[in-house]
Amino acid sequence: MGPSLIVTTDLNDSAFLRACRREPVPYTPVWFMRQAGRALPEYREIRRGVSMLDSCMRPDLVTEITLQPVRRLGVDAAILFSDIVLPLRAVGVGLDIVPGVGPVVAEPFRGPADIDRLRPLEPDEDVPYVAEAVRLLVKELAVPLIGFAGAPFTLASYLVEGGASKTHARTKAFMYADPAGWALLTERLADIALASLRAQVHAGASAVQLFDSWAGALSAADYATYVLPASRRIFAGLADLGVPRIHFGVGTGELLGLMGEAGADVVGVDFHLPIDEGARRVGPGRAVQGNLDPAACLAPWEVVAARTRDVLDRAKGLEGHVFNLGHGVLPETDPDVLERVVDLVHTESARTTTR
Ligand code: 1CP
Repeated sequence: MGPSLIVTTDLNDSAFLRACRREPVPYTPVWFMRQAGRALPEYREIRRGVSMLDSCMRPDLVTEITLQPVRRLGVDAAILFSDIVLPLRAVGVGLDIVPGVGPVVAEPFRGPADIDRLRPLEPDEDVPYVAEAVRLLVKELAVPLIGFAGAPFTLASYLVEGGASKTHARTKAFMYADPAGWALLTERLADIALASLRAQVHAGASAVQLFDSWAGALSAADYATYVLPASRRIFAGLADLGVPRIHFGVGTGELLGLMGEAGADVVGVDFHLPIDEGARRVGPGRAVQGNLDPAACLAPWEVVAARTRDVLDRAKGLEGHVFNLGHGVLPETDPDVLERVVDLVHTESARTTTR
């Protein structure tokens, strides 16, 4: 019987949670960032005529979309279908998610006066549909559910830039020009993320991931000064819940040690570094997650397989490894390739992993 056929009834003993805790695993667990939505035709079908934000507010749709990749791909964890900007909208920030573009903020934050536009998140009143979806999901799922939130720097970037940015220049200018205002802004964003994550765990999520997707725009010194305190506040505020805390960003090769120090149990390594070098930079006492280049999934299968094996080989000696992509699934990815990657990770690692 192949490892993908093993049904784990006690989720706490699942390969994913064991790897996060750096315990021995029967095979390397795998899931994909942005596995919900994006590449699946059944996702495009169910989303037809429903806006992104509206779909996130419907527990029936959230449940179905979250389950789709678990059914089709055989991954070892589910990630809640939602978006990092949803809590910002829920506390009253005017924003939309524009198809093919991403989040667009109607009136971007330009100075200290704007910080008061962020009130605390009250999950029960502001986002009741999130906890409801999580409760529905944990009844259906045979694998752990990962809850998530956007980290303060990445959320601040959307608020200040008004949308996607290549340089994050306005955000950095805000940060350098007004360190006290910036500290207040990131503290409020930290508290919103923390409230959102705690509510997801209370409703049944087994792990959480903090996405600081754009933190790689910062030097290590600036990260330590301007970002680490707020992200640390989130991880510290989750400690009593006892669930694995994953921390991920893109282009963060110089920041991996600090991202671990922020209080993560698992640090995501993007595709810029080999996973063993990423783990060396993260340091002992934390698991790593990653890091097949999502673009590799568009190449012929032999290339995908060789690169998947390379990640597994490099990760062999590591204390805890969760296989993933080095960033999110690209929309043009063939779902069959993702399914084959899952099978390959399971079968290859089952031959060599210690039990
Ligand atoms: O697996 C999943 O897809 C789960 C749901 C999920 C997650 C975890 C979505 C749905 N978004 C996210 C997180 C998210 N959203 C991040 C962090 C992860 C990452 O780095 O990829 C970021 C930066 C966002 C912001 C965002 N939302 C973007 C990126 C824009 C940019 O600045 O480049 C985009 C395109 C969105 C919209 C969005 N979110 C999710 C989906 C399926 C979509 C597309 C919806 C649509 O176009 O209708």
